[in-house]
Amino acid sequence: TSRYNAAEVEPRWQNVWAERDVYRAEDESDKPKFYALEMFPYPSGRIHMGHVRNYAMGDVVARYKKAQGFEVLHPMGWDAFGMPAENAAKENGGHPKDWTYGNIDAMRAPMQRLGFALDWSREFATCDEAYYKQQQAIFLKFWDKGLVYRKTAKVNWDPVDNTVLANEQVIDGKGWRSGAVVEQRDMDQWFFKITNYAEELLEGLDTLDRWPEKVRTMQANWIGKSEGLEMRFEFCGFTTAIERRNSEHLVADKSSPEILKNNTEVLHGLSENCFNEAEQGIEIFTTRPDTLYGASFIALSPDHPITKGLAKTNSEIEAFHKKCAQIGTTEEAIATAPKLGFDTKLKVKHPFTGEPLPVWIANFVLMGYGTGAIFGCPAHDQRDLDFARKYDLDVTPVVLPEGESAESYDVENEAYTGEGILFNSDFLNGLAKDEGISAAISKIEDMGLGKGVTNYRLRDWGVSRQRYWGCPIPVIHCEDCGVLPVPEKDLPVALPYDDIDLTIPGNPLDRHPTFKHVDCPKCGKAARRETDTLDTFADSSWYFARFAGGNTDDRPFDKKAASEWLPVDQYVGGVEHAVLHLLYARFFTRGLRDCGLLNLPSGEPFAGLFTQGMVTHAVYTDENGNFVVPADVDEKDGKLINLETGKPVHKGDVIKMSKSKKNVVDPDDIIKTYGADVARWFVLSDSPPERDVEWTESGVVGAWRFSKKVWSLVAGVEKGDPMVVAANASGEALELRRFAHKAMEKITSGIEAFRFNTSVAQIYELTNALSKYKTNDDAKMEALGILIRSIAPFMPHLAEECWQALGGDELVYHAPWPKVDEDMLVEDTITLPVQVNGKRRSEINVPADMAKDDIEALARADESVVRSIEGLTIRKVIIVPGRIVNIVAN
Ligand code: ANZ
Ligand code: ZN
Repeated sequence: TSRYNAAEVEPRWQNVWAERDVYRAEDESDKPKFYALEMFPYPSGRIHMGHVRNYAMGDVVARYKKAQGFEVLHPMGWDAFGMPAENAAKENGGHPKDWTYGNIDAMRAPMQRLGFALDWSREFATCDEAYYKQQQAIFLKFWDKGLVYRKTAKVNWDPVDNTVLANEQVIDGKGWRSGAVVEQRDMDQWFFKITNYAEELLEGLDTLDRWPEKVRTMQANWIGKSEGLEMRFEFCGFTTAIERRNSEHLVADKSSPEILKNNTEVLHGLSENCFNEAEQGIEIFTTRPDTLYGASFIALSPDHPITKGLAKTNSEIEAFHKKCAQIGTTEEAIATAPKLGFDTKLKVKHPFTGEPLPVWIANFVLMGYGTGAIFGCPAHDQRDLDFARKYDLDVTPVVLPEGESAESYDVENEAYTGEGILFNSDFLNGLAKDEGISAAISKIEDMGLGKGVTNYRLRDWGVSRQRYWGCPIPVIHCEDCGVLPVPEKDLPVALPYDDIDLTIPGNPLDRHPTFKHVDCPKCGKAARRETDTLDTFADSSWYFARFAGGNTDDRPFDKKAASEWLPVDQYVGGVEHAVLHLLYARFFTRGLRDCGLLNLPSGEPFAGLFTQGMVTHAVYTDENGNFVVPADVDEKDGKLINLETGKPVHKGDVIKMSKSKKNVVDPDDIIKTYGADVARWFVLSDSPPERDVEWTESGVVGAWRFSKKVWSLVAGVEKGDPMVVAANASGEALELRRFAHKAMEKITSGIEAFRFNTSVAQIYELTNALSKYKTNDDAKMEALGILIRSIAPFMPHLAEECWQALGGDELVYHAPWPKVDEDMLVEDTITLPVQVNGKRRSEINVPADMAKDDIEALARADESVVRSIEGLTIRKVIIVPGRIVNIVAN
């Protein structure tokens, strides 16, 4: 038999596929549609094993669905805007555009060498003018629809990269790329109004039953719905106006004359605007109004308007504010920072008791959430408790855990946040938590001090970036006419290529000699073009619709085609995108729907989602602690050495492949040595797809041997019809048929359930069974036909070569998925134990569906049974079908 030579076979089939254009998806097909998609790659310059695993999984699904009779869309493109291109240009002096397109070209070839069933006719990069032109059109449509707005906002400013960072890009208070300490700045920013859809985005999660539970939970937490109460705490001495309106609920102010005097002095020292606001009291948001009787202080955010007003005349507050600003704006940073507080000496009145409560400024209160002010209940909130212990404030428990007694219950250093019965709480006493919440809300509403509200943690999406390599925001600022959209006929606002100097800090578009200068589209006077570009997450929020709806130039995508393909039936990608990318895409599809661009009533872009594990590898180091690439490591006399230097090498942890640890294996090297099929097979075979898979040389060699074994099986038989059904098989041939169909059933259910490793295990079994079967008959041909078709989604080149060798007509890609013969799944014979008077005397082999009478006759005729009932008379024969035969004789 001839040797299998992947290096020759693989490109040959790739050419056939390309020439026949077999992977092109037809919009107009009558077949049911299936859209398979993997998160498109960032063109960093090279393909890594993570890509191979990600795309191999999507490819299994795409090929399998095709064989099942679906019209499959499986496209590929490039998520091409972003900082790395600018950084590379800065370091190497090139141009971000050249770098990006160069990388795309460098990556397309190895990607094609992997033999994925991709419709390359739909390829694009998000940095293509044609693409971002349509993104600008979408931006303007969203603006018309009220989904885009501009406001001043506090931003994380990276003073080294000179750019605004998203919260996620701030790690431990430092910029993720520059490592510089992040500052806070106020800037005019563009926002997408994702909060319009907060409730819908949350409710939609319940319909996504083919998404991992953990991803849905993460999204739900990010949206962070909470029901609570917004209410005012009035300053002592400043309550009359309100009390007159609600005199029946008047609660007497129990504060002292000193308090009233101080409140009056401080508040009257505020500027007029600020005083007018403060006079209304402090508006807080709480999810636990049941704990109001446990309130021991009020805390304002350092950025609260009242704090700011106070800071104008009080330099200590000003200094305190500065100190808080150094922590950064991320919630995580704020949550983990030590509690800092400042006592304003102002006092507000408790709404139920009339007792004065101190007003503090506290660093753990965020301005961006709720109202930027809280009441602190230390006994039942850990942050409040930490704060109270530090500043010696009262701790009054009001929720009694089950089994505790009201007299002895106390809270030390751990707040009690669980369920319980309210006590120390006057009219709320005896109520459970939820009853208490409702009762407190009703009371506050009656008093005219507030109302029940729903709050979402979700913030609007700030999309302004002061960077060059992104989609320009299509807006013009005119001194007379204000902020105007760029007229549609003038789109795209193209990125200038020349005069881009990235070695100077700041936004290159802002200092570009011509980009900014534009005439006002309304009055014609000199105006200023917006120089912010869009967050690159916008680019990846609708690319799947563009793939589906074609490369149209007059609209973002063809509505009919996109609406028919969407939602994506199976999306595959990294769990690192569980929150932002997926949430932004879910927002975009809703916006596109509501702008009439897409017919997608559910608004959900991805019906099925799978998040795959990573590819890991051991880290190798030499004696000096330098990392050594695996390709340079060899084993000699049982010891690891560096091939280059001959020196010993130490094997360390097995971790995610990463350039910095040099524990990477280049897919292209593997393709050259073993072939693409082997690389694909290996990343799918060893672990469940959601887990990490460890790349090992021995594992790859095993996969390679397996591919050879399959080929030798096929090469040993004469050409025939691999679609044959050996209907009349008997004996060993029938056994083989049964084995093949049983394996097939498990292979199929493995693919359906995204458990490719179990499918692989079954393919191994079937291969073993086939190599033991020496007769070249129809049963063997049928089993081989099944084997090759089930291998095809995993190792498509080998499968094509084998299919041809077996005599299959057309490509295996066009062959239908093997149909399981249900008859082959039933066990044909079963073994029944036979007891005589409760003692096991024999066993009989019978067809599984044999009638009771026939079984009885067989049992009675059995030699050992006959011997053991000699001289006795059979009184009764009890048959438990499928289990046992019992003979009673005496
Ligand atoms: C009083 C209280 C008592 C609270 C108690 C909790 C427990 P979620 O569920 O995440 O919405 N809070 C409100 N606004 C805040 C802000 N801007 N910065 C920091 N904390 C804020 O959280 C709502 C709770 O977080 C609110 O309920 C408030 O503290 C706090 F036993 O009010 B609570
Ligand atoms: Zn104008």
